[in-house]
Amino acid sequence: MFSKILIANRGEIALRIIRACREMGIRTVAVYSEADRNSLHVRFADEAICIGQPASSKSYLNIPAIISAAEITDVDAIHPGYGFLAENAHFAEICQSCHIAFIGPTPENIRLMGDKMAAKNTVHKIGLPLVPGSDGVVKSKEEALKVAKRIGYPVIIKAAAGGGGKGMRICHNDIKLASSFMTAQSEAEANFGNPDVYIEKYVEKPRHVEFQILADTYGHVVHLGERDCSIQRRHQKLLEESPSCVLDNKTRKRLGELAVKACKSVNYVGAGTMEFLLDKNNNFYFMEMNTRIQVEHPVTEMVTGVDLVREQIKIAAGERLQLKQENIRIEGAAIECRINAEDYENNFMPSPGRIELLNLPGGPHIRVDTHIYQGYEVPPYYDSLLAKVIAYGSDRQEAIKIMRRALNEFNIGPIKSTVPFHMRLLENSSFCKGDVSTHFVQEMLGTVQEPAQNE
Ligand code: MV4
Repeated sequence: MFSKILIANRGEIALRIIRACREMGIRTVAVYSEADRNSLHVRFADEAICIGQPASSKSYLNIPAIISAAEITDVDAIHPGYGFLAENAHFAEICQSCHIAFIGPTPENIRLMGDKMAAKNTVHKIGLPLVPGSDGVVKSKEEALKVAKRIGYPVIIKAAAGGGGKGMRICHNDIKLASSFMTAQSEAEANFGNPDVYIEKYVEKPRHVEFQILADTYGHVVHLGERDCSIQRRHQKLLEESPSCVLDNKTRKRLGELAVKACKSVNYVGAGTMEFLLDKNNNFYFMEMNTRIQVEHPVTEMVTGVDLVREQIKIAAGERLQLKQENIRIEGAAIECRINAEDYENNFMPSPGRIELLNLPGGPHIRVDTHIYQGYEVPPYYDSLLAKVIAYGSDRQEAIKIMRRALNEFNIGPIKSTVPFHMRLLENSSFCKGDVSTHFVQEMLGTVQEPAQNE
């Protein structure tokens, strides 16, 4: 096992990883930007090194600074968390060449799944269902119109190097498609350095359901059920739950087995998430695979009892998965609310600043993952996630009740947070019935979906 790990991240996920390390008897090194000197991850780690200026590009994305910190502190491994360098194949390769274990999939895994079309082709061969669409890159407007004629409108143009909702365009007719196509190509080139785009039938008001996977270096792969992440706004998830209330055991087993088979076929290693869209008739379509630990991983931990970060570390250290598929049981229901420093009554405007007052919820069946404390100053440079509140109940209705109780205990000021949004959501009758889609938040708020933020 590793004796020392560097955590190349900040905020709640850095703390989450430090906690796993502590329990495993592994020493930790935090890295931090000049804006994060007073962050809890700096205080909780055994050592801490400043890696640069506040801007992410100067610190948490600064590969030479992070590798230098790893060399100086003589760590065995680097955990990238989520975001920043987590899905950077080049960074994973550099770690390898410096004889530092990258706690995540192989560079080949990351590269394959980062190419959204290659990922689709690969999993399709294994039998995963895909939404109708172009067979690979669409090179011209004429070809795009032909594809649309075959699959019918509405269609969606996606960047091959995009993902997570970035670089997508919905078209309802030939005229829109013809006028959007070249723009989509040049946007793809500008945003991702690759002009390749592909076309799919647009699934209207789908649900977003994703499967959690764990794979060791010996080809043993298991799934840990699914999360429903339909409650989102501008491609930022706001609430996630496990299990999804629209999946029966039979479908869960079938899709889970397909997801496992797909991971085996690409020699996948580590934790991963296979994302699906679910249409109104409960048809599943594979969308993409994320090769990192996800923000919403705690809901899976709550219903399975598996510590996903600990498993990631064990896998990277070359240990065999002890988990067997037949021993993984989904029990009860878990819901996570993301508490962001955003003013929901003001179009979710960022609300950074000093936290003067703070009361975090607690009590039975509540988990709070957060790096904030009274007196902490929320810097304006990074994502606005302040805390994740996770409620566990015997079923979804119980989890909802427990979450309402917990959010009532959540007091923060004077900065604004998404707590009031979640309180309103948890009182919404459609939400409580589980009658939601990826358009639910905009419908509830009576707004139109704005284009994805290209972070
Ligand atoms: C789609 C789709 C509908 N049809 N693809 C967004 C994230 C990325 N992983 C895949 N995404 C979508 N792909 C087809 N063929 C709907 C989404 C989607 C979405 C689209 C518009 C506005 C909000 C959305 C939220 C989740 C998923």
